[in-house]
Amino acid sequence: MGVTFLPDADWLPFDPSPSKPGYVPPPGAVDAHCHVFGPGDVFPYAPERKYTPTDAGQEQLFALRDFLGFERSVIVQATCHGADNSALADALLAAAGRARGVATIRPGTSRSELADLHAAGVRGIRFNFVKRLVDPKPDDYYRGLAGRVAELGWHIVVYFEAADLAERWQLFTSFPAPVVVDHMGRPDVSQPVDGPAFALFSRFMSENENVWSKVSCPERLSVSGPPEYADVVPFARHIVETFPDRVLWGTDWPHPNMKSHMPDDGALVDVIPRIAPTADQQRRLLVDNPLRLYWEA
Ligand code: 0GY
Repeated sequence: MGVTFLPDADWLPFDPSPSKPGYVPPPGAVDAHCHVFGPGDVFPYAPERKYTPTDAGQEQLFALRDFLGFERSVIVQATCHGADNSALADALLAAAGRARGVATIRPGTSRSELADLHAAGVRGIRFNFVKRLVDPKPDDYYRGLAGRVAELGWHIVVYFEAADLAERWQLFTSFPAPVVVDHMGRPDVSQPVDGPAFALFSRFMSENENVWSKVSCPERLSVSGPPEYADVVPFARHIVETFPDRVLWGTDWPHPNMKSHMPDDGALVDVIPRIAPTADQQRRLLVDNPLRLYWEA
């Protein structure tokens, strides 16, 4: 056994018994944004991490997937594991084809490490610009890594705060691969959906046909709160209606760094038909789009 990690004192653990959602996802549905954390004594958390979570391992993730009615998962490397993708790769291999991954790499990552990650099921890398999670780097750092993975047919996931979009516009529009934005670029949902800030995000997607968005994480963005997350719905619905072939949805389990509340995963699934009201939109969001990006690429 390795080192025992104590979670942060104010850490909110995931809900161990979420409700069964009323909404039933279509056959083949993909949870396209979730994480595994440790367990820390097997897969130690990174020394440079900005938080220490409670363990949330692959068995719990797969049990939740089945309980909520999903068939596949896209597991995203979280910053608490730094660029050591071992917990991610182990989960992907255990999922036996039912999971794909998004890794974190550094300039020192070798070609053979990239080949091993590809064999495990990794199809993208994530660049995180959220300052409470990482220390962001100059643009050239990201350009170098993006060029390396584009050759493999992988894509780039970007996680940023709304204010970063204008500042990093040149960078975000220069990647030679599909770009997937986490959580709609974290809009301020107290602003109007047709206001200037969210219009910039819509413009980013309409002018750049390689840009996709996850319409996930109402629990992080909402001011009005659970279980309806009514203030986030119009933002996600606008993106689903405008860009139906470039949207993804995920639970974000186990919901790292939530402070206001821990969401009920069943209630999050019940938001789906409110942001994607038609069966056609739901099939694209949950099945066609993630399969195209992660399984057919
Ligand atoms: C998310 C959101 C968060 C954390 C991370 O990699 C991470 O540590 O992504 C957050 O704290 O907002 O998508 O899981």
